[in-house]
This record gives sequence, structure tokens and C-alpha cells, in this order.
Amino acid sequence: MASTPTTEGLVAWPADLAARYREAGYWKDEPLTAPIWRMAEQRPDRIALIDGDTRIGYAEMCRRADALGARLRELGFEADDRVVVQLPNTWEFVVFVLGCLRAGVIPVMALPAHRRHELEYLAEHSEAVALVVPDTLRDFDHQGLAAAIRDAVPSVRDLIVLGDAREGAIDLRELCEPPAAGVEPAAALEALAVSPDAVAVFLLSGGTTGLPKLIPRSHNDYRYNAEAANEVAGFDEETVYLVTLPASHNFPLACPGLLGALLAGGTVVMLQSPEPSRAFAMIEAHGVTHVAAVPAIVQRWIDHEEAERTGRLSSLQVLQVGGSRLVDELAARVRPVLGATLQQVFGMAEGLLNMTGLDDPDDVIIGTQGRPVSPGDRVRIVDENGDPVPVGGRGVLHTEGPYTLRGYYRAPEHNRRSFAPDGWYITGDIVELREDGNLVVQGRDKDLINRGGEKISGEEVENLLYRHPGIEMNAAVAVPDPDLGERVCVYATLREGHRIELDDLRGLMRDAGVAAYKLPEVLVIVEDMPLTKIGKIDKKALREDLAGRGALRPGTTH
Ligand code: OOB
Repeated sequence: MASTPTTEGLVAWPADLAARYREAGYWKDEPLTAPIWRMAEQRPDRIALIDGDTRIGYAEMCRRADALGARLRELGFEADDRVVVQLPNTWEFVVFVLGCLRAGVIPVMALPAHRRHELEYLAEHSEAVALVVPDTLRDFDHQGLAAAIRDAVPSVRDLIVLGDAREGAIDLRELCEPPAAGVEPAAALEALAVSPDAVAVFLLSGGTTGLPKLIPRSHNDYRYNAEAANEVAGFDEETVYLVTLPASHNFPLACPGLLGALLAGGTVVMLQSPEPSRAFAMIEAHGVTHVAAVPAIVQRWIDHEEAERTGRLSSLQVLQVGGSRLVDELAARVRPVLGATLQQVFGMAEGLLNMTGLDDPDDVIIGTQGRPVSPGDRVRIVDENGDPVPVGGRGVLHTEGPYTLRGYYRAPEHNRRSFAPDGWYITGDIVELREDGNLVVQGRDKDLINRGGEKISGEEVENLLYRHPGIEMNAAVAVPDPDLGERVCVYATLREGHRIELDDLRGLMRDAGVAAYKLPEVLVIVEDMPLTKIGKIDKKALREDLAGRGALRPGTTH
């Protein structure tokens, strides 16, 4: 019997839509992992995972994941338990996530850059029973921090550690060991039968109000997300997919990402850094055919190839680019310099995925962010009054579909603002719908800073900075940047007798345990804050002021 998923805090699809998605075959009413396990039976020795010198075939990967799932069960983890996952791009990440999916345990996809401020909140909000972390990474003691969070958050019982697990922590590599002789974990897990409507993973929203919201993605919807993307990105058994973006991001995870590659029977190569010489070496060594990147990385790859003429990319067929707007000039250089087909991807952890097609004409590939990947996706563009905008005009994008959420987890108030009365998700992106059906992202109508694809909530930064005694008012806005697209700029008015430098604010946030990418990089002190008619800080006026100041270098106070 399928275990009944907890529905508290979740917003389901309306019954008529759910029926339609089943009828159309988008939802297959199977666990997300089912096709991968079938592949392991049909092609047991086919290579599924590569990480450094480690190569793992499909059968071995599935046996390890099953053993892990069964061990989690023995350790007291139950279906629907949540685990905050903060792991680098390693084969263990993949085996851990697959093992959770098989056992019905739900990974909460934290990022390696997250620190106490984010992790503690995620653990509390999801009522996580465990955290999974590396022992250390880039000189940071993740295990120490995770232990402190376990002591602070009552629901957290266990720490699982990749690397040198201290006393009281569970060793992730031991959990990933193949089953002992004579033990059949697959049968035990299959008997538990995870419900296909249960939450498979919790993704993190970019978060426009304060801390990130949790996005529940069900087995049915998330599998379809990856399979629909597979069709458009041309993933098949021959695909060798390189993961260089943090694997817990929706883009490299399932758009089609590593899950898409495994669902298609391809090979996944895990790499911890997008640094060009290392990424190019991996592409050459393993015959990588597909990779996903953000525009800031594409810029570095193109510069590197132009300077070095490495010639190491001959296997690369498709470069997917998304997360933030790729400027047309850079888009036009992808094929001539890197020799791969550019596929623009305008997606969101909330669901809707738009992609250009591999055979689209150049003007579409270079100048648009593509169109929805599923015939079940519905999009509309509305003006400030909520009225539909005719084709060719600009407005805010709303959407609903077979893999787009109907509500954030345990966030009723936020949900009232993020969804239209008919349940469509309000993306906050300002787009133009072209005659040919392709979308062009023109801006956004949400309080968010997009730093090279990492999303930062203005409000979250502001709330933290109000802890500084010298700050009277402050507002975080995006300052345009040639490398990252945008960086965080803070405007502030000061209380009498105070002087503040950028580094004071960065120090405050660092001490508060905030992820480094959220720290402000430009500070502008002003006498008066511009206010709107209803007395809120007028960010539009601040953006205009910023534009009038010319280029402000990161690390400066004005
Ligand atoms: C991806 O997902 P998120 O959740 O980190 O961020 C979503 C937001 C979008 O609403 C949009 O504002 C922006 O990121 N965005 C783009 C874009 N792709 C995402 N803006 C302009 N051009 C693009 N190509 O960022 C994400 C999820 C799945 C696949 C790809 C990206």
C-alpha cells in the first residue's frame, strides 16, 4: 500500500487539472525513480555516474541508493521526514538523493554557500530530522555548524557527514556502501511504495520576501519536469551531462539536469567548480555532450577559449544557459567560439520552464528565452491592472501547468500575494510574448537581486541591516555589473552621530551567519530616502538615482 503523504501546509492541484494531467500522460503515477531502476535492470553496466576516478554503473548506483534508503529506515527515518541537504557536486550527492526518493524521505535542497542564517531557518521551517553536510569545504567547518544547528533546532536528531564524521555523526560514505551479501534492500523499499503524489524534494525559492520559501515538488510533477525538458534538450542514452552549477539548484538537478540525464539512460559527470580549465578538461576526458551554465560562467568560458584556443570542446553539443538574462552579444558568440548549440533556458524553481529549441533559427536562439516546454503549460501576460497584454506588449508573466506549484509550503499569507485568484503563479518577471510564441525577459516586478543567477531578496538584506544601530532607513537594490549582471547595492540614511562604511554592514551580515553572496557590495549613504505616496521607500527612484551615478565599483562606499 502506498504510504499517505502529509498534506498539511501543501496546496494541491485542483482535481480537474490533476485528472487532465494524468489523462494527457504528463503524470505517470509512478515514483520519480522508476525509469532509472528499470534502466538498471536492462543495462546494468552502463555508466551512470562519474566523479573524479569514480565510475558507477546503473545497477551499482541503484543498489547503493537502495542500501542507503534501507539504512535510513533502520536508523529511524520515516517516509515524509525531511533532511536538509548541503553537499558539493559529488557522486554521493546523487546516491543520497536517489536513496531518499526511494525511501520517501524528502531532501530540502540547500546550497553549499548557505550558512547558519539560512540552514537554521530551513531546518526549523521544514522540521528537518537531519542535516547532510561535508565535513569541511573551502576551509569552512560545515560539520561544526551543523552540530550547532542540531543543538539549536529540536526536530534535528541526526547529522550525516561526507568525509571525516566526528563522534555522534553518521558517515555518509558508509550509508552509500552497496548492500551486504544476502541483503535485498530493493524489495523492502518497493514494499513501502512511495506515493507518486507525495513531495519528492523541497526546492528553495529565490525569495522576494525575507527568507527563501520552500517549493514542494511531487514525484509526478518533478519527473515530468525533467522528462519534458529531456525532449526539448535532446537528452538520450548517448547524453553525457556535466554538472558544474551547484547540483541542488533546479536547473542542473532537473531541467533536464542530472535527473533528466539518468531518466534518459545517459551519464552524469559531477564537478565541483565551473572554473574553465577544469571544466574543459572534464568535457574532453569524458566526451561531455551537454552542460548547463549561468551567463557569468559562459562569459568566462568564452574568454578562456578565445585566449587559449584549447580545442577541448569537440564533444560538446549543447550549452544550456539560464538563471539570469544572457545578453544578445554574448549569446551570439557561443557557437562560433565554443562550437556548441546554445539553448536559452528561462526557468524557475517554482515550475515553468521555457527553452529555445535546438533547431530554432538564430534570431530565436540568440534573442529570446524560448517557450514553455510542455503543451500543458499555460502562460498569460498582464498589465498593472491585471488586464491581458496583446502579443508584442510587455507585462508580468503568470502561469499554471502540470509542474508549476500551486502554493509554497506553510506560507498561506505569502501565497495570497504570489498567486492570482484563479491559482496561477505570479512569476514577477516582466516579459514580452513575441508573435512566434517565444518569450523575451525584459525585467522584473519583484524585489529581488539576481547576482549571476543567485537570487537575493531585498527585504532579507534590509531586515538584517536594521540590526545596525547607525542605520535609520535602508533599501537594497540591484546595481548593474558587467561580470555578474547585478550585485547588491544598499542605500541608507544614518542616525545622527553615526558613520558607516560598506565593510561595517558586510561584517554585520557575516557575523549573523548569512551566505556570502548576499552581502552588499556597494553602499550609498543619502540624506533623505525617497518615499512613495503611501510612505514606502521608493525603489524605482533609487534605481534612477543609481543609473545617474555611473559605474560604481564593487567594494565602495559613496
Ligand atoms: C532559475 O530558477 P530560480 O528559481 O533560481 O530563479 C527564477 C528566476 C526567474 O523568475 C527569473 O527572474 C530569473 O530567475 N531567470 C531568468 C532566466 N532564467 C531565470 N531571467 C532572465 N533570463 C533567463 N534565462 O533561475 C532557473 C531554474 C530552472 C532553469 C533555469 C533557471
